[in-house]
Amino acid sequence: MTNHSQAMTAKYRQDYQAPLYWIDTIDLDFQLQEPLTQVTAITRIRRNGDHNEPLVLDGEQLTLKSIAIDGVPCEHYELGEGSLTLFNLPTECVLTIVTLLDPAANSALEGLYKSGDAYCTQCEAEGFRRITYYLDRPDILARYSTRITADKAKYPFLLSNGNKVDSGNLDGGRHFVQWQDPFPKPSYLFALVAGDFDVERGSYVTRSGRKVALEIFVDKGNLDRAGFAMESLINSMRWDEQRFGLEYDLDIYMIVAVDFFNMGAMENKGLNIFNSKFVLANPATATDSDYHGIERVIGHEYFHNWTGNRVTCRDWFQLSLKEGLTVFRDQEFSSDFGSRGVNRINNVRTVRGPQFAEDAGPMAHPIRPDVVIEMNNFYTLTVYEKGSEVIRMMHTLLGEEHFQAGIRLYFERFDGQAVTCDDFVQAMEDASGVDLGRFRRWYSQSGTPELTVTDEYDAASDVYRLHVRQHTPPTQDQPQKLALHIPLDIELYDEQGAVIPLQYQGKAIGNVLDVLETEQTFTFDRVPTKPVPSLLRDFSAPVKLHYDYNDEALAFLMRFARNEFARWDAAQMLINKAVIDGVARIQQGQDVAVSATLLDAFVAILDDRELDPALKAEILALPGEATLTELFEVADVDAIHRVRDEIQQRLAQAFGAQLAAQYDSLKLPTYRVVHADMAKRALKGVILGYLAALDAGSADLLVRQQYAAADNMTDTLAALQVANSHLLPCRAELLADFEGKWAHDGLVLDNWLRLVGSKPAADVLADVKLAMAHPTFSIRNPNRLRALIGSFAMNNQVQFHARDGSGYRFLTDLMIELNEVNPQVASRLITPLIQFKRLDEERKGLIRAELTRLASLEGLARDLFEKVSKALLQ
Ligand code: B3K
Ligand code: ZN
Repeated sequence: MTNHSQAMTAKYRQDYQAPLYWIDTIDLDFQLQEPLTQVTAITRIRRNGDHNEPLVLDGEQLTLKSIAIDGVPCEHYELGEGSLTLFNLPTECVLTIVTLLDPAANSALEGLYKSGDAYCTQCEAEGFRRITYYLDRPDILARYSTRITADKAKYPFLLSNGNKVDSGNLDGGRHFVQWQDPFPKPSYLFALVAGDFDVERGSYVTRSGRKVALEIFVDKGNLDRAGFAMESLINSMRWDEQRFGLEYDLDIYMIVAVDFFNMGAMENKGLNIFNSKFVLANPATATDSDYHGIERVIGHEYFHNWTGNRVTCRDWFQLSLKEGLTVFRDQEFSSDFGSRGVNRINNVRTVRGPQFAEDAGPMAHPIRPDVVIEMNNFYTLTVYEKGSEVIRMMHTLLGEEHFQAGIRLYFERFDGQAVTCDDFVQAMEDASGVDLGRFRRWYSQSGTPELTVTDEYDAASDVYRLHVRQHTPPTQDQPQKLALHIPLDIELYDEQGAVIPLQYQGKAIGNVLDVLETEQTFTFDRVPTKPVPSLLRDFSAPVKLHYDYNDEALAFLMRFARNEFARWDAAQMLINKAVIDGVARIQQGQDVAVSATLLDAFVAILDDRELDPALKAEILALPGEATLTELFEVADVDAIHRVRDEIQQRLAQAFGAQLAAQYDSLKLPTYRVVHADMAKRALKGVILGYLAALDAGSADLLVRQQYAAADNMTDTLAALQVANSHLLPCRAELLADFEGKWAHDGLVLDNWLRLVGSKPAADVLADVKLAMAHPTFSIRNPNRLRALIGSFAMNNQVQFHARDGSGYRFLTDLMIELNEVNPQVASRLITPLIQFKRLDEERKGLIRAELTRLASLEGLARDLFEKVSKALLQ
């Protein structure tokens, strides 16, 4: 396929038109056999309205065997690039299409493909068209029945959506299973799996008494790693009933874990397919953060059953309708189960780091994009994470009760339909009576708004004023910006740290201020002393806040703010200030200076016996280098790295003997996956890092001891990470030991690959190339690639941006190879090469040269074409 034949044309949201035909039912028959699978699709087609337009079906990478209309073979069709056109159809007819597929050759992992020995599918966004010719768009809702036939010994389990309605043995050692999904659904939710698995079984009785069979399918031998996923599924089902009043609707819920998967997981109706990374866990193989990830993703896919499946998207521009909302729901689930503060902190890290970087880069787009070349490129942090922030802001503006009323109205109106983001907001507005007129701009405007706050205090009248100015800088996709409705959550404190009630002329004012205009002033009276304001509490809007805090005020907020998030946030601002100052000093040839105020404030956090260790760990963990680059117009990656190291060392010195004492006190007798213990392990890991910054010699011994004594993967990896990031003498030995133990377990080995990729030393690229030759590494496996290449390109700033351009050249070469193998994964890994706005001119030049080389590649896939061409416009 050449550059020109793969349609590079953009699609626009405003061009949406209702389909010319409807499809009411589809009966699929899969003959799974080597080498080619035969698919027969029998659909009932109905013309929509009165017209003579042909039916244009989508289809890619298919071999067409036959077409019949109402049983009569059809010869008058046109096969185009990606389409099949049928003319002169009757008002209603039955269409039978037979196609042949080659799943084993499908390394793009879209459509029907093989993951190891099993067959599986991935149809979102537009993968169903790689299975049969179809109206592959989410507003076509059809009833599916699926019959699968395969060799019984090799593929004892044959799975699809809905309920199993028939099965039986056939000649030649083959068997079949017939599935029927009672819920009309879009093609992207279709799924099929065939293979041999171990099955973890459970059950759940819904609030109204429906008994649901729960089945988790894992590779043979992995049953001891499926228990936590089952527990998380049951917790998700119960939580959705309790918090959202939503109940499961089929008699069976299946999850299949596969090793080859482009994303985290997929919410296919009744048959979720998961990246095994988000299913498999036991203490020996999984870290605490792996457990958190499983809980989150199991929840996320389960919650899609209502927000996504029962009510789906009219077109792909509306993706955030289901994704933003479902991310919000999974975040609430994790927060209700674990620490709300810590969850908020981690979600905000993602928005402020990578999402803000996306806004500032060539792929900037609103949460509801207006123009798309390759839909897979829009499963972004903006659509997901910022989309969730937009839902959260509505939750803040409406309150839980009205928000839930809005959700109820949304389902009352739209159950069983494919709808738009506007439909959702309208339901929220109608149910609550809250005016969301200006708020809707969050859906159409891209970029990161900036809030600049100044204040004045009049001691004579006890009046305090906050002046708020909002401004959204232009983005590559959108030069003009409008004022938004920004909920600004604040609190005021007096010198003792007591809360000053918000009021004006005898009326209480709520904590959430409605910022609506470009400039606005908020006035408070009866403010007895000049207050310290806590601003943007809980990150009440996805914006950058500018307020001229001095170090003392931030130290004060770290101590007195009533909200866990605000304490962490004050600590971040204090560090950010020190980094900005430190980089300037280094650039002027001076030493980094860290204020006593900062050091004291952090010592107080370490010493605080009341503070939840999980929050302590979050406060003490310094922001990552990539996030810090967001603080600068032109980011000096080498200086940022040096300053961050320096700050860590100064802090370590200030902590002194406290570190070792606390490290010892955090040791736990046995491993349990409970939040209190996870919190202690997290803090212990952070402290070990400071101990290494304080004295590499004695830390080397500690790290070796922790590694040797660990009875769980969290402690093991914490030791390895410290050895790696501080290049301790034990590094090579421990990494080799780990690799030796886990060489055959891809998921666990990914940890090793991440360590290799993030080694902070000039020879890292040689190590990366060596690791690519490891027998367990495969360029066809997205997890391996993300672990090794992702950590090098995104988590090793200094080395990836090496001045000789070697990092850029390496990644570009890999993109050229991956363009053939798996363009979707390539398109995710290319991010650090397209977000170069904040680099110096010399590095920009090197990157542009590599991107130009990539752009001229014969047969460049749509995914990469879209990003590379936009990046070169910068
Ligand atoms: N909906 C899927 C993502 C599909 C990705 C397509 N490239 C997973 C999720 O968000 O739940
Ligand atoms: Zn999702």
